[in-house]
Amino acid sequence: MQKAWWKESVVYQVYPRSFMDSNGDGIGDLQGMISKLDYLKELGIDVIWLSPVYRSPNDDNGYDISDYQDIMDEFGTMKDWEQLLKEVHNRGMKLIMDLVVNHSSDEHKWFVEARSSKANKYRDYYIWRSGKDGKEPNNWGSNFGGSAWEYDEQTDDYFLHLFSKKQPDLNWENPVVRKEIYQMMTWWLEKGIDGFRMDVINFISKVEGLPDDEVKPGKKYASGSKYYRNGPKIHDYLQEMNKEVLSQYDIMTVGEMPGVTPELAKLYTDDDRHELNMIFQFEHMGLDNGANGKWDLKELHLKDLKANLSKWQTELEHSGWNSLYFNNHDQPRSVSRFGDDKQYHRESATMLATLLHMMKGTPYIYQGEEFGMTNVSFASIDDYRDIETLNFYAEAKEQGQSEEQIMASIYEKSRDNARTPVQWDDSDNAGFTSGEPWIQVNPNYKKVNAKQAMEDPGSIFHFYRKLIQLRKQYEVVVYGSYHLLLEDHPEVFAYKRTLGHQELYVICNFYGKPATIDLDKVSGGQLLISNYKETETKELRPYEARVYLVE
Ligand code: TEU
Ligand code: CA
Repeated sequence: MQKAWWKESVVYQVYPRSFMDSNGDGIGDLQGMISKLDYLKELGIDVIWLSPVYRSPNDDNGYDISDYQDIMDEFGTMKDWEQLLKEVHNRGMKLIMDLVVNHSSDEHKWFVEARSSKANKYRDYYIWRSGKDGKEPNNWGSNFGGSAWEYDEQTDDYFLHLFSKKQPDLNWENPVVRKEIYQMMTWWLEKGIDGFRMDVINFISKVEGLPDDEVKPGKKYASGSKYYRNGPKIHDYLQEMNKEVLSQYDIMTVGEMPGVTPELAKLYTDDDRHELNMIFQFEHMGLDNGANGKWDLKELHLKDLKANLSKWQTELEHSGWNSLYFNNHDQPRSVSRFGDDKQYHRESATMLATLLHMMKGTPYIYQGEEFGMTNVSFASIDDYRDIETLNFYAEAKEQGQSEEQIMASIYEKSRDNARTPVQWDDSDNAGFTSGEPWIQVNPNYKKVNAKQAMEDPGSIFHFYRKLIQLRKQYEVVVYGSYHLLLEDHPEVFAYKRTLGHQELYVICNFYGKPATIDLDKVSGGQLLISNYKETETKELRPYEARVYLVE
């Protein structure tokens, strides 16, 4: 296995709108972020992944970009951004930017031109089709609900949008589009950034003819995803992008890829294929989805999580590289989702962190995760901001679901769970803003906040610091091979990492009741970290996590 700095790094994701507001308008911004860089340094992370800060009408909080080479007014100016990059580098950290090029905003000048006439030279930058029998060109649904097509009166055609109708899909078949994108990427790289996180990058190649998909019973639209995920030209495009742009720089790349298997992941991330360094897979994020998708609630079964994560660990053992995550701006908070955010808040948050950070791959921490931020339950749908959540609410209402049932799904799965402001301290609005926050602060901020966590040596924050340090200290954490232990144990997730003569044993009680295991194997080993203060017991206590080194 080839060594690389991005394999040895820990990445921290900043969702700038919710991170830190410097000027009291209630919206996080670049100066706010700069004021918190020392905090990130203290945590010990290596790389910051910055969610979009480009010019955007914010239909999807910056994932709808109207100018790829400018900064959103609410966040500051290009000068602020340049200062940010400099200050990140001054502290020995790196900065990777979000690259959102499956689609742009409908307010991007390319789309404004494109929709103005069929003859316009930008027309072919997007995916236009005429209607079929007075209806949409095909039966695909958008990922945010409704049809994936929007009718445009002016030119009497439909355009494709796999996300909101303000996010028209770019036409990657057009070589001019690809060239524009590569130029834009190079422009950012020349400014000195350290890589890209690529939004739904495995959606960019669509199957020719855009065929109809099967409509499932009770649904209005088909998924269509088998015709646009991992499409026929995806590897050509990524290899071209690598050759033209990525290979010219010492950077890291991570592709967000819903609907990938380990087989595909190897194709995307094998060093010798020259595509990407790693990807975000989604399989483990779907284990608590019912048959009808994310809003259809189902409990996570530990055996499914073990089987899934172990499969990824093992399959990518010799080729490719894993990204490790339980949280991001699209997912509910893992301590609420897989742990216990009440009685065992600290124990379960640290257990989940141990489980993830000791695996093989590059770990990602999402803002607030490092001190245990939780899901939120706002009283009314009016308190929610996320387009996916609002569209789901409207659709579910229309279908006659009860308010109670709809809100129950939203409380568990809404993306806004991850988007409430970072809770810095116990002052008004959790120290995020002196004004009115764009989305309400989680009311638990008096207890759950960064200040309190930093002051308490036994906190989740200090546990994360220690996990990050262990990665720096022991090569086995980065490069050791993975073996699942106690495969059939119903409550304990345990595995071993091996490198040379070193063995690392990671033992996690996944539930809030005691569990027994045979600890013989680790006797004589050194306890590197544990989330209980008292001495080692025979029994694992609720959500107990331990890591032993055996040499
Ligand atoms: O997410 C892609 C994606 O698959 C999610 O939209 C996912 O379907 C949903 O969040 C599950 O609930 C990326 C970005 O991370 C997301 O924030 C954007 O909204 C989306 O692309 C469109 O750019
Ligand atoms: Ca602000």
